[in-house]
Amino acid sequence: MLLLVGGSHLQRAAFAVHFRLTNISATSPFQQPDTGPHMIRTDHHGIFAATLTPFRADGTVAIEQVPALVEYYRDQKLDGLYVNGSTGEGPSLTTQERRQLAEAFVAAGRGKMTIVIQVGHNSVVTARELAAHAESIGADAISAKPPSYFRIDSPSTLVESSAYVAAGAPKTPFYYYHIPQLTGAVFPMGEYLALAESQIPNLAGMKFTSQELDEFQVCLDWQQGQGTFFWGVDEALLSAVAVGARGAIGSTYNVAAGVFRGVMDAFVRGDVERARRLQLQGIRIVRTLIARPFAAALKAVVTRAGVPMGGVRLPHRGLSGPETEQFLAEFDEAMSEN
Ligand code: MN9
Repeated sequence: MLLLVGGSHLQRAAFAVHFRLTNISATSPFQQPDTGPHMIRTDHHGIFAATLTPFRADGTVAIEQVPALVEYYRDQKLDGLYVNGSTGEGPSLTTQERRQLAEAFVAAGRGKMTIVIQVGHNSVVTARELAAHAESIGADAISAKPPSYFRIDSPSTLVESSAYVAAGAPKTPFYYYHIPQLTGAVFPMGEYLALAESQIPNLAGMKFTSQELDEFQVCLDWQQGQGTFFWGVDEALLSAVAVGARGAIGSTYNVAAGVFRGVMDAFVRGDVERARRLQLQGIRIVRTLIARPFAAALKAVVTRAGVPMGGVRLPHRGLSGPETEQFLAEFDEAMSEN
C-alpha cells in the first residue's frame, strides 16, 4: 500500500496510515504551496535488475523479446525491474522506443515484479511527458536522472528539475536517480532530500549509485527511515546492506542475481562470513564485466541463456566473437566459485 506521510515530527506517525495517495493534488510544481515535509511511502525492496534493451540485427529495438526477457528475470527471482536506465541504454534510445519498452515491460511484468520506469532526459519537458506516460500505463514507480548536458548549479536547481518531472506522474512514487559520475550533479543527497520533501509530493526515495556510503546512510534515515533507497553499486552491496539498505538496483543483477541475493540473505541471518565471501565473488564477477564493453558483455550472458539480445547501440562498443568467448569463460569461472 502506498501512503502519503506529512506534517511535523510529532504528527508524522499519526498521519502515516491516514492519507491515501489520491489526496495528492496534481498542480504544477512551481505553484505548489509549501505544505511541509511529505512523501510517498513504498515497500519496494529486494534485488532489481536494471533491464537490458534487446536489439534486432538492423539496430532497431527488438520489442518482441521483452516477454521472454521478463520470464528470464522471473527465473532469476528478481524482485523488480528498472527500465530504460543506464544499463538499458536509456539515453541512447528515442522517446518512442522508450515508450514502447516501458509499455512492453509493464505489460509483461506488472503484478509479478515491481516495475520502475526511468524517465530522465536532458529536456525536462520530455522527461515529464515520459513520466505521464509511465503513470498512464500503470508503472509501479518512476525514476529520473537529472538533465546532464548543462551542468546543474545547485541542489535547489536540481530539486526544481526533479519536481518538474515528478509532477508529470503525481500519483506514482518518484525515485530520484543519483548517479553523479555520469550526470555531474554532485551534491549531498541529504541536502537534496531536505529541499525535495516540501516540493515533490510523490517523492519516495532514490536510486543511489555512488560509493558515498555515509551520504547513503544519511538518506536511509530520512523521514524516520520511511523512505526507500536502492543501492546502485553492485560491487559494494554488502557495505550498503550493513548500513541498512533493503533494496538494490543494478546492472550485474541481470546475470548474477543469485550471488547478490545471497549476500543480502546471509547478512540478514547473521552469517557475516558467508556474506563477505559471496560479496567477494560478486566483486570478481563485476570485474569480468567492467573490463569490457559492459552492456555487450551482459547481453552475451543473457543471449547464451536463451533470450537473443542482439548488439548495442552507439556510442557503446560491441564484442567480437572471440572476445565474447573469452569473456564468457572468465565469467563462468567467477560464477563457479563458492
Ligand atoms: O546504476 C550501475 N551503474 C552504472 C547502476 O551503470 C554506471 C551499476 O549496477 C554498475 O553497473 C555496477 C558495476 O560497476 O555496479
